[in-house]
Amino acid sequence: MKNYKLNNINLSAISERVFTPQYDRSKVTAGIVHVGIGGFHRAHEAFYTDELLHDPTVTEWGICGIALLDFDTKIYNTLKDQDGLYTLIVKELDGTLTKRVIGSIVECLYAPKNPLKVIEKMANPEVKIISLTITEGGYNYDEATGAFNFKNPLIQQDLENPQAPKTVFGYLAQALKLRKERGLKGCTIQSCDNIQGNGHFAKKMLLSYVQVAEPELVAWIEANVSFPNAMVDRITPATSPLDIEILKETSGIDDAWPVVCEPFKQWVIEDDFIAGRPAWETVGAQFVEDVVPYEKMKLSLLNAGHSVLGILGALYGYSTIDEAASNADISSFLRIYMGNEVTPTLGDLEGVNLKNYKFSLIQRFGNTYIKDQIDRICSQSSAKLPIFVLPTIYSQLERKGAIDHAAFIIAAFAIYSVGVNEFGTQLIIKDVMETVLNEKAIASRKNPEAFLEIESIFGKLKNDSTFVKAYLNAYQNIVQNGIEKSVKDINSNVLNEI
Ligand code: CS2
Repeated sequence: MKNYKLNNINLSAISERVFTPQYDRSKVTAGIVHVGIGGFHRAHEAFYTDELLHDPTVTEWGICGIALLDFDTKIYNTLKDQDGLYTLIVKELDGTLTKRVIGSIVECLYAPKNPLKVIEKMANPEVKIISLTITEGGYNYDEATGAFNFKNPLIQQDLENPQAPKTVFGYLAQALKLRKERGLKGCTIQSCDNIQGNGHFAKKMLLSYVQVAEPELVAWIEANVSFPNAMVDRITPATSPLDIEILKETSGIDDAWPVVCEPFKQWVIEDDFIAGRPAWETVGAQFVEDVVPYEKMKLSLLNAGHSVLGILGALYGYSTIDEAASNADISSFLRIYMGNEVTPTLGDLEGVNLKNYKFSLIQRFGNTYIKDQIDRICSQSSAKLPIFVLPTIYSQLERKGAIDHAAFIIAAFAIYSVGVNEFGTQLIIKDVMETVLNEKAIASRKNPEAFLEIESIFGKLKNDSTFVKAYLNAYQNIVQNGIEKSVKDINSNVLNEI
């Protein structure tokens, strides 16, 4: 089979083999600027938008992707080289691959080289939405103080050099300032990250920054920019070299960075778009008045479930999520955690069948074709656990509910952070707090409470005697009896009920 490099010129030849955009991309303008063009955005918002662009009346909702960091150089070069095109490979539950070329990213900009161009683009009146996938850590929040972290040197540099920002906050502040100065309309800033109340949180963080950087802009933002909350969902593992090879072999498409994902997708959004929005509801997104319950459910069941499988899985020596999910003891642990500790904190979720949701998660985690990497799931856990697991702990402590499994997760994370499991396998810790995590994890061997002293992750949790007792029990149990026996122990005598 002849191989075609993925780009505009080869698109019609490629369309003989896989589904390609059936719309004229040259007519599509960018009404959306998106910061963070990693796998998740390309499997989710860009996919929904590609579906939508198949409606011939829709031409104003293309995406301009922004590569914000030096780290994004590779994806920028790839997309530029491929005219913004990439292949989305859905790994179905029966192992078949559904491939499709996505065309919704019609422009790409590289911020480190040309920051002013990015600021101008964000201020362009054609742009109605600036959406973000900047990861949980990208919001620059300090769990210890509950405030925006002005100590971050990049934030300091943005305050000193507003015309050459490095952080998303520096860019947004300057772009909104231009809109205000030019008498233009505001826009929507749409967070697509896994954070409870992500829109409101983005607003709070941005306003904290603007209060210091451009104080006279605060009132204008309050009046002219909206920040809808949203729940986003689609499991998107890192693309492996094998995925690239298989695409080439099975379809003759030479794509330097395809995206692989699961078949499931969900997007629940608050309908609060001050400058208008695409009709994403026509392609499967749900617009609701209050997204908070959906977010809470997803973060504390799916994302926390991932962390459970990731951290325990690493201690057992597994490397993919489905391996951990197929271990009977880890699976019981997860069911008990979801059923006994998370579910009581969720209250009544109108219109959602929680039991079905939890069953579907077990199925999704077990998809053996996804091969989601435990390394990916455990990466940046210092930013994830405060969002995915700690709210469950606080809520259960308040209502005097069970916390043993949650405390076990934190103890397992302390042991994981040593960087090697009990079988001698090195664990790859990818975390901005790696050094502190490792230091405290090692100190915890003598005094396990040392780990809880990391205030920027655990806040004041170390002062709660009920939690500390459960944590110490779990820690000692793992150290003395090994991970496998301690997981069996903690599960014993508890109903395995989701
Ligand atoms: C994962 C998420 O990063 C993580 O730890 O839980 O990336 C998860 O796969 C997505 O949120 C799924 O929607």
